Amino acid sequence: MKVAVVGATGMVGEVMLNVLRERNFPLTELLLVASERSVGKKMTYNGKEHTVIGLADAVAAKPDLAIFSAGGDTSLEWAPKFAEVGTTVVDNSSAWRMDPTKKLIVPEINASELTKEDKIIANPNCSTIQLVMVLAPLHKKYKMKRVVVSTYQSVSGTGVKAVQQLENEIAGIKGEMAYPYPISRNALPHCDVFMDNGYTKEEMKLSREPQKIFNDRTFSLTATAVRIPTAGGHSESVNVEFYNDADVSEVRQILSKTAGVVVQDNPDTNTYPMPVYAHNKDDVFVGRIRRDESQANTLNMWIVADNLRKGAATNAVQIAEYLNNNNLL
Ligand code: A2P
Ligand code: 11C
Repeated sequence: MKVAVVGATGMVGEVMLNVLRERNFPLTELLLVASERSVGKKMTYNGKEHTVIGLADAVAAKPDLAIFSAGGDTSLEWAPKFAEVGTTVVDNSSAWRMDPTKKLIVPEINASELTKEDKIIANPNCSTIQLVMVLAPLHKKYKMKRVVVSTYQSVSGTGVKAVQQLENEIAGIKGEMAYPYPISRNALPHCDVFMDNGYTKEEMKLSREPQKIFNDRTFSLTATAVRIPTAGGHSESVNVEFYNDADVSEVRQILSKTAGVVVQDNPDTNTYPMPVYAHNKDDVFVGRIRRDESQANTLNMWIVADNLRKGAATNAVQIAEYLNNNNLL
């Protein structure tokens, strides 16, 4: 299989290449694609040197699969050009997620919707993926009514410039700012841009993507997204109201048996998910599961995952694996 990684020189691109290699993805040819700035640059994959190419050359090579993580504008312009030459695109940007003609996939939940006709497939937002991985089995069992989520998102979600800002601030070096304020020793209730309704774009992604993934608009969701000075790993405080009573020990049991979800929940031993432990892992971690004592049929929980892994690269590669294993490419 001829595979193009678009955005190969970026933060998610790097993790994408690690995940492809770790999972022994059956590629026979790899095209590393980035902006004109990087064309000609040498990169190594699996001990073999590759030269970075531009998008036009990559389309001309007609890969079977292109995994994109090069920003929304690049996806909007180039994904259709790949699709036209028969390439299946798995896109990690927000460009196509809410397009009704495109599918928004978390393989453990809705990969069965995919067909050979899907030429541009959207990967959800990182904070959405970890949320729905935990909510999916609970929604199935108890039926969700309303979800209130507050996120604690790492600087790696913003990109290289933000990671650099945090490192500079910790080292006491003055440098370029990715955020309008210092991020070290701070918390910014501001992820992505503000919208006309007073929410940020990140909050709106969290509110809308789960309904599309579950193909269900019978529940509602509201979000506050906060940037905190962690290097990697997003955390979420989640309050979820169901139509039916959810017993906490049964919930733990259901989640323990959910593929891709790991329960870390024991107050006696201070066991709960944290970003430092989720780092470099593909699973989604959940803990602090407890009844909301202020309201019937309602639970609180804490969900953590590596936003560059299951939140981006791993989920995209899992989609590609599903397509390949089911002869959909
Ligand atoms: P480049 O390194 O040449 O700028 P990050 O999110 O870490 O900033 O990474 C973004 C990725 O998307 C990089 O690989 C970057 O390439 C790539 N990229 C950005 N803009 C374009 C573009 N216009 N065409 C192709 N690739 C792009
Ligand atoms: C963040 N969720 O942490 C973002 C990063 O829509 O894919 C990914 C943005 C996106 O800020």
